[in-house]
Amino acid sequence: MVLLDPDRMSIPEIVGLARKSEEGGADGFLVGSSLLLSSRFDESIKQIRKNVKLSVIIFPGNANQVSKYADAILFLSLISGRNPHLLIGEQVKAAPMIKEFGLEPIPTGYLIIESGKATSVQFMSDTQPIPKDKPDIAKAHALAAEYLGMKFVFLEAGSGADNPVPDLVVREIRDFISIPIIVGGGIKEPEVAYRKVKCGASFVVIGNALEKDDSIIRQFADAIHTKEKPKAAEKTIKSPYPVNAPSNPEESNH
Ligand code: 1GP
Repeated sequence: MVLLDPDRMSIPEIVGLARKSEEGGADGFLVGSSLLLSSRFDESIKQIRKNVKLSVIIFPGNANQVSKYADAILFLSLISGRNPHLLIGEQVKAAPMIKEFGLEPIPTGYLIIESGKATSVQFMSDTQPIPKDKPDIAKAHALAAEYLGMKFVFLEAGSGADNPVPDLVVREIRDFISIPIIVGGGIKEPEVAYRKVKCGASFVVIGNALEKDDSIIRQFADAIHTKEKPKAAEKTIKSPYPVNAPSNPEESNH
């Protein structure tokens, strides 16, 4: 999934990236921002929708990010935090609008995982991320999301994060819950995306890396659409990429 942030791109740029992503093998689009400064949100979604066939799903930072032009919306609850506004407050504000617009709500448990320096989503949500070396805490949160009836768990390192969600965290959650996992934040290379899928991610979200270089969309798509199925207890990942070792030394302890 390609993250399109209306704050970081003009409408022609966002439409251009959406078209290239579709041609390059993307599966869909997430549109949103943890802090929306521009007034282009609605028009951006309208234009993306007009120019691509893939689904356009809102990835909202708050209840103001609802648009009738989208196909669906991640109905997020930030369950790794204890900020009542993001656990239930914004959802109550957004729900009637979602109904009125006929958007499909996708109930999703949103977990922020520590990733190096503070990210926008951490700051704006006023919450503590789950420590990256405490997979048990992440597992308990993910299971709670499943038991609350959520359809997905989104493991978020934060846009532009120094480090993505560690492989170990993805794998341990995969082995512990039954609902699909979305992983995003700080995934800069196709081989890193490949590893997240091998560890059990059903969807990988890429934003910054494609804004910087849209010529690697196909490589990301090929890496993510690996035919090999992740094995539940797999401990070694045989990567088809030349660099087999984790590119991030912080991830090398698993
Ligand atoms: C952020 O997961 C997304 O919410 C994407 O992050 O921009 O770092 O790829 P990046």
